[in-house]
Formats: sequence, C-alpha cells, structure tokens
Amino acid sequence: MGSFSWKELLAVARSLGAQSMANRATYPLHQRFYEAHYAPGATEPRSLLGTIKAMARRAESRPADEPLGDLVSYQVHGQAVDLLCTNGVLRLEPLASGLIRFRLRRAGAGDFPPVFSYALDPGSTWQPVPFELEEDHTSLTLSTHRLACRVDRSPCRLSFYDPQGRPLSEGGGLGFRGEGAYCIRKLVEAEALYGLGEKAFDLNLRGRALEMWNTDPQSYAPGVDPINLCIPTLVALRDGRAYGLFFDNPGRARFDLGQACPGQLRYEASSGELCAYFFAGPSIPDVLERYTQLTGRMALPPRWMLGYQQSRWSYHPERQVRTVAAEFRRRRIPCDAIHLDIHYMDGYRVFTWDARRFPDPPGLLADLRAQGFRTIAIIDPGVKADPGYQVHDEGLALDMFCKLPDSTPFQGPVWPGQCYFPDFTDPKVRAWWGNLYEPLLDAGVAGFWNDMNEPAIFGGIMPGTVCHAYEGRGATHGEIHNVYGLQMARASAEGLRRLRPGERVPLLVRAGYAGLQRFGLVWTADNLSTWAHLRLGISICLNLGLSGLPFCGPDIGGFAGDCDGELLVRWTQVGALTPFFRNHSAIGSRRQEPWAFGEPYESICRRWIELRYELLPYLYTAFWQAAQTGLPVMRPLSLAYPQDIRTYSLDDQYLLGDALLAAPVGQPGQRARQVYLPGGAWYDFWTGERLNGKAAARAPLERMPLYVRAGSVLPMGPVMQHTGQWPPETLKLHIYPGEGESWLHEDDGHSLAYRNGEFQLTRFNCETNGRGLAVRRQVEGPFDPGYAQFEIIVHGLEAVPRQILVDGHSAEGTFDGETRTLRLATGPWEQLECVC
Ligand code: MIG
Repeated sequence: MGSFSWKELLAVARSLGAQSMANRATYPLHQRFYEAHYAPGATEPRSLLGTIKAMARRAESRPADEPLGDLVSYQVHGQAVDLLCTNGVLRLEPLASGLIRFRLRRAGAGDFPPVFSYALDPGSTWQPVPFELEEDHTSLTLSTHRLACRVDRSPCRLSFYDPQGRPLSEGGGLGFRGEGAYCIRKLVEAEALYGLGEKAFDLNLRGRALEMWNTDPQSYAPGVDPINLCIPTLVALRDGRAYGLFFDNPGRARFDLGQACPGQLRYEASSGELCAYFFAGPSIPDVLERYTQLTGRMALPPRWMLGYQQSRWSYHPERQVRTVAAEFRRRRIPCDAIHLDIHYMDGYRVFTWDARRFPDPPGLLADLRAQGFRTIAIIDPGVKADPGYQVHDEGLALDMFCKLPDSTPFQGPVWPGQCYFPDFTDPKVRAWWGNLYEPLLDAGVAGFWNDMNEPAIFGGIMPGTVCHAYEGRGATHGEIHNVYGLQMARASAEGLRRLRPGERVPLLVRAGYAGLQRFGLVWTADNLSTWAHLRLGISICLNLGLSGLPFCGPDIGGFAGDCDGELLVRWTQVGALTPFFRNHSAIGSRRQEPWAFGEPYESICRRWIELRYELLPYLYTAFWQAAQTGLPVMRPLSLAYPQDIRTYSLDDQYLLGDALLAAPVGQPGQRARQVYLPGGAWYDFWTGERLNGKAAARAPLERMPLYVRAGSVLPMGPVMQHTGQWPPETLKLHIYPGEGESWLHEDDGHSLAYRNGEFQLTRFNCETNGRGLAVRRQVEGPFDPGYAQFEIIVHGLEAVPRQILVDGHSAEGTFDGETRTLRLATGPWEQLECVC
C-alpha cells in the first residue's frame, strides 16, 4: 500500500482545497483513499498525490438531481401500475392492503428486472390485493382499503393517505442522480422519525442527516455517523398516526431528515435503483408487523440466551475462564453464558483453537456446561493468508474469496495479519462457511458471535471495486457494501441450522442490513465506559427495535475505557431490563465483572441480575411477541401512547414488554428523578403505590425506578443461578389492579417444537368493578410448563378484601397492611375475585 501518514494525507488534502474531506474524521478519508486507490481499471496503485487530486475532482463534480418529470400515461400489468413520465418510469405495486412498493427506472433503461434483495424474507408471499385506480386531470390515485397513493401529474410526485383521506406522507420530487436516485418527502411540524438501525443519537432522529454505510469507527462518541449497522428503514409518527418507509438499496445512501430543510426529508442513493416500500399504520406495531412480514422476523432464542452473560476481550487461558465461572457460582451471581473473544484462536485464525491456552476445549466446555454455563465463541470474516492453514488453503483452492477486478483475491490486514475475505454473496461460499462451524459445535460451543463483518479492515475498508458474485448477478463492493455483514450472518446462521436441526443456536452479530433479524441478534459495538454511553445505549436499542431488530443490547459497563462501581451498577440495572444482557469490556480496560468494584456494588449488581431471572417468564413472552409480530421487546413510550405528543422524543425512559416502564438513572450521584407516566394508572414496582401522570421517584443507588401498568398480570419465577434451573415449582403472578390483558407464552425453551404447536399460551384478563377486582386466566396449547402451583400477589389494595374467591370458592390469603399486598397460593385456576 505504500507508506504514508494520515497527517500527511490530511495536509495534502487541505492544500488541494478538498476542505470538506479534510475536515471530516480521518476514517472516511481512509475509506475514500482506499476506494480511489483501487479505482476501476487501476492495476497499479496510484501515487498518493494522484489519488488525492482524483478525490478532489470527484468532490467538485457532484451529480445533480434529474427529476422524473411529468406523468404522461400509465399501464397496468397485473399487480403493477407503470407510470410513464418524461424522464423515466415509476412502478407502483400494492403488495398488501397496507403496503405499496414503488420503483424507478430511467427512460430507455428497459424493463424493470424482477426485484432482487437480500433484505426480503424468502418465506414471505403476497397474494394479489384488490386495488382501485381513479384519475382526474391533475392526479391519479391507487387505493387499497388501508392505503391510498396519489400521484400528481405535473410534476410527478407521490403522496400517501390513510383510508379517511388524511395525509400520512406527501411527496416532493423524485428522480435520478448520477448512478443513483433520490426521493424527497414532506415532513409536518411535529413529526418524529425513528429507525435507521444503529444510530448514535437520541431516539427522535428528526433534524439529522445520516449515512447508510456500515463502518467500524473502533469506538464512537455520541453523534458519530455512520457506525457499524445501518438499516434504511424509517418509522414516522405524526398526529398519533404512524407510517413506515424502507428504501431498499445495499449501497451507499444518505437520509436528510429535515436538517438542510426542516419541512423536508430527502433520501439519496449513490448507486442502484430506487426501490422503496411504504407501510401504512395507523400504529407503529402495524407498521412493524408489515415490515417484518416483508423482511422476516426473529426466531425465538433459546431461554438461556435471555440469561445474564459475561464477556471480556479476552478471557484466556482456560484457567482464567474456569476462574471467572467459579467466581459467579461462589458469589451466587446468576450467569448463563461466557464469551470467548479472539484469543481462544490460534494466532487469530478463525475456526481454530490456541492449543497452549486451550489444550482441551471439549473438556473445558463440558465442565462449564455441568455448572450451567454455555460458551459463545467469536468468529471474524477475515481468513489469515497463511499457506498450510486449512481454511486458507481450502478457501483459495475452492475460490471462496472476494477478488479485485484483475481476479487476484483481495487481501487486507486485520487481527491475524493479511487476510482474505469470503464472498458471502455466493451460495457455495455460504455453504462452505456454514459447515466450518461443525468442529466448534462438536467441541460444545453453544452460540456464536460474528464480529468485524462490516467488514472492518485495519486502516480502511474493502475497496469499492472488489467483485462479488451477488448470486450470479455480479456487483462491485461499492454497490452492495451494506449487505456483506448480512450475508456473513446468513452463512453462519444457515450453517448452524443445518448442523443442529431442531435446536436454537444463537448468533450475535455486529453489522448487517434490513432483515438481519432472521439470522441473529446484535450488540451496539464498541461503546465507552461513560455515562453518556449508558444513556445512548437506550436510544440506540429503541431505534434498533424500530428497525426490525428486537434482540439487542449494549456492552453493559461499557467496552473501552475504565468503568467504576456506580456506573456498573446503574448500567447493570438498565441491562437487566434490556433484551440482550451482556457485560463486555476491551483489552487493556479495567476489569468489570459484577464483583470488580467490591461492595456495595457487587450486592446491588447481584440483586439486579437476580431480578432479571425472576422476570424470565415475562421477558420470554415479550420475545415470543417479537417473534410472532415484529413488536420490539424494548419500546419507546410513543409506540404505545402515540396520541401523547410528549412521548415522541422521550428516551430516558422506555417500556419493556407490555407491562413494565423503566426509568434509568443516567448521571453520577443522581438519587432521584422525574418520571413521566403516560396513559392511565401505573404502580411503583418497589412500593406498590398507584400513580398517574408525573412521578418524583426516589432512586438510591440500589434502585432504578420501575413501574407496572395497571391492569397487568406480571408472571415471575424464583431467583435462579442459571436457566438450567427452570422450571420452578411455583409460578408467581403479580396482579396490578386495573383494566387490561396480559399474556404468558411458555415452551421447552430450546427446540423448534413450539412451531408445531408445542407451547402453552395463557391470557389474563383483569377487570375492576364496583365489587372489586376480577381476573380471568385462559390457557390454550398442549405444552406442560412443569409447575403446578401459583402464588398470587395482588398489589395496591386499600384494605383486606371482604371475600376472596378462586373459581367461585372462598379462599384464604394473607394481607400485608404495610405493602398493601394480598398473597395466596393455589393450584391451576380460571377465575379470581377479590370482593372489597
Ligand atoms: O478490533 O475481538 O466490537 O466486541 O471485543 C476489535 C475484539 C475487534 C471488536 C468488537 C469487540 C471485540 C473486539 N473486536
């Protein structure tokens, strides 16, 4: 690559007047340099100066918008309506009554090819939906019974309306732009915008300009963009009504969400077709249900993956792994999984073990398993260029690696040194890669972790001219960069499913694209051990959930930098109520296991990890909902209270599942906070107090404010050391009087039998009336959850009930006047009444 220093490069860029480039962080400059360096046709690396000049020239010749023009005529081909415009064709296709696809093609570019996208779930099928076309002299309208799309004739613009004729999203221009395309939409004043994958910003992205280009920033400050996982999916909320927009393009793209012009959203793809999907609401769950029908849903993870997990870059050698595991059990801090980071490998060669550090992997993993620990191992995409190393030799011999235009396999430096990168857009490569997991599975590894799959390469990215098979279609890396990580995850997940049919083998992934939820869960990459990152992790996870990825979490305690006791406690409190709950930290940083800072921190962390285990039945049900309908596990308040505009930008509190509202503490020394309680009544989880509207919450170090929605039944289990101790003898049902419905899903927690009906679904109905409280329990499904007893705890009672009836028979309970709770034990029941 020649040698140059980044300071030199920046100086040259500045001297050439390429200010905007020089002013950006060095990382994008790295990328541009590498791309230019491997410009099409270049076989010899260009001189540094030549490269910089070319960059400067390109920066000056930015392509201009070429609008689609006026609507001239239209043609209907089955489910597609082609709108012939002056400069191109716009195709509208209603896929479902609340989902319309629109695509653009330049005039003279020939017919629309069949849609091809890795984002789409191959299992999703669309029955033709009835639609109507109406035209007048200014416009043409396509309507289904849930959504209407009006096309203005001059200039051609698209607007979407709900069945009542109220606007959801009105159009600005759209058209072509260089090799790519653009689309402009209007924004109304109080319109909130969410999604776009992993964005290091507050929840409401309105007013930001954001890039779609998966990038490893190595560690990111709040506001750095882009980072590791970009998903071009937006969820909008205005006047209580939601809609969604998914711009399906795997190359580089940019969203301006009202930054350049407050009333305008602009999407710009730098290459490829404009292919977009518009999702009708009216609610956010409606949008997500359709979006995940299109791009797929998460498979239910094994129950153990919901347990607490401990990681470190890296626990090694074997002795250290054993010590960490033993400490958890000795200190009685629950834990289900230990992660092995890159040092378990032999010189960072993927799919190998370091024989000195880990002389007997099956023995180690079996011993851990006997103590209730699963082991998760990391796998990176880079394969060390090292003759004699089997994966390398096979990969080269079988032609598995990405190539430069001159057909030589591309090499780039990562942890192992120079590496080759599998071309995961080729089915034969995916099949090969997937099978490489077999020896690790046989050794007892229970889950995997795909890192660096942007792909991250030291000092740059994969050059834009690298060639991909792209399922026989052929594409350059620049055109499809954002799906590299998705296809690596797919290769891994498909392999694991083949090798362990009928089991749920979890896959933790860093980068990807729309549809990644079909293959794995995600963590929010390399955060820092700071209070700002504790807060940021919440908004990132909320937006991931709104981008179709319900199973996510940040590194608890922070990855880079040194954590301290108070930060670890506050972060563990949040983590206990985050879908993925893993403490992970970087090499060189201070150790941050739950005991690392002594007392009182250790005891408080233990208590919160215990609470996580107590909440398992409730959490598992929230995961089941996500797997069924795409509803996130961790939800912004605006998802459930869209009529309440005060919730639109709220991200210092959130909902977990249907019943819980968490209000984290995000500042050092903070011991109280204000909480906003939307909708009806809530109960303080700690005191049982019934509240409405605003609450001033006490938050001593051991307490994070937590609330339960009135009308909920919260199913809880006992404290356990790991999920292998499930099921308990007694299930606790905490009842919070009010009106509402609650669910409990149960299955074996590890196999796919639930898909064939082997589950039990319980529905609770809570009612309060003049007589008091009535709760109904209805059970369906053949699965036996394994406990026969219930402990019922009714909260928030004013006095001892005059009568307690279980299935019409009078029952005994104990009332605690101080906590105002009633407790009673019972076998299976259908109807509970507390007559007051
Ligand atoms: O270049 O494997 O985000 O979780 O510990 C750093 C070492 C590579 C980045 C991951 C991080 C992991 C680390 N990896």
